[in-house]
Amino acid sequence: MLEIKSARVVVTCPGRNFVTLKIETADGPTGLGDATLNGRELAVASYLSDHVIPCLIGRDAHRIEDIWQYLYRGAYWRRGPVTMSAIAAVDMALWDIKGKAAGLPLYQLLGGASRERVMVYGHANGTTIGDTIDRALEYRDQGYKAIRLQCGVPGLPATYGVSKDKYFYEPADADLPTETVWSTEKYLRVVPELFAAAREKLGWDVHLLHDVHHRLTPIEAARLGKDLEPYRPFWLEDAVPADNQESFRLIRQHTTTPLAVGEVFNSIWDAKTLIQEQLIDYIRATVVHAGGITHLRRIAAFADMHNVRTGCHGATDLSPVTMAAALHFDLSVPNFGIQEYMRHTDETDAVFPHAYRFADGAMHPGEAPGLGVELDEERAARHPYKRAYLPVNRLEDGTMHDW
Ligand code: GCO
Ligand code: MG
Repeated sequence: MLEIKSARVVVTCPGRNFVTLKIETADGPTGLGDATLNGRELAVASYLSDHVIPCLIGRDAHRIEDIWQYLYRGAYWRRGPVTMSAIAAVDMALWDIKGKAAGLPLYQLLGGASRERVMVYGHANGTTIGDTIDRALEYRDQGYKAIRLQCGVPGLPATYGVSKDKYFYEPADADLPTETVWSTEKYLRVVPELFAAAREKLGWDVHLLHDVHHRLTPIEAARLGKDLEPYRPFWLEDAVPADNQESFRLIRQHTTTPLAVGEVFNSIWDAKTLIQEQLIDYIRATVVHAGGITHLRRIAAFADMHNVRTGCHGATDLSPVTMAAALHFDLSVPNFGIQEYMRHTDETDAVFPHAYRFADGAMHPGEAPGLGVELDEERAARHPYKRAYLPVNRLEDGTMHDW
């Protein structure tokens, strides 16, 4: 028995907001869990402090599965990003504790390493096709084997995925949502041109990826998938919103471009049809928003039975605690595909010192016991919460659209 003595939530904003759960055991190790839900941070902080933490005190930290079931089934109100991020934070912290108690890095408890390193993809973006390719060349020189390409859309003032800063991308940029403008027609013209230019300049020895960010209809996505086929993308991400999983049947009927989806999923039920019918190739669910390591492993096992590989979300709004958890998971699962890697700023890394590292286009979680991430609470306290929203998106005639 490793008794949970106390738990608390730390909210900090070293350049962007992060919510972290810290669980302390009586005479044992402490554990960290990420609970960050971009733009809705305080809802999860409250869910944890007001509703979850009181139920944790006195429980055995070793009983990870039982506590997961207790919080999932016991709430009666199931699923949803707030609930599942809160459960994820508890789950991560408990795995961290178990690893530290065993003196082993988490991946060893998950069955050990299934590979030497975890391939990651970097983000090349620019206002023009030329700028995007220049950035991609820099990533290739830094050793990246896989690069996501996003470029500005001629005729639109700003586009998802194109940052103001060269290496850091932070879409939650204002204390009320920024309004952006969208045209599917303009977008569908530029992406195939981007990929044609990329293959010409970068050659064929690098994986190229693209994120549609849930903005197309199935038939539009099918068109884009077909147009990109000659350039052999690694994946086309979030081509349509997956609220209706059956949408992917239509896309699948038309194109052999590999499909990835699921960064907003929080449960295996969000992906059941997609996986079972082999409508996708990569599942993007990740530790923090999909119920922690315990639930993500269940999703991965189900996906493995259907030839679907993992491609965990890894944007900057997922804290270094999630990044570490994802890397332990990635190193251990048999059906790993790729891991997204968007560097955190130095300020963030200073608040969350960590054992994971990048080299030659790949990452490794390191050998520190547990997750291998610390929280410098003194530094964290110097960066108070700052309200920040993701943008919203409208068509040129003012109609609300998906951002
Ligand atoms: C990605 C994502 C992010 C999201 C962000 C929202 O593929 O990395 O689409 O850029 O927009 O995580 O909070
Ligand atoms: Mg995405």
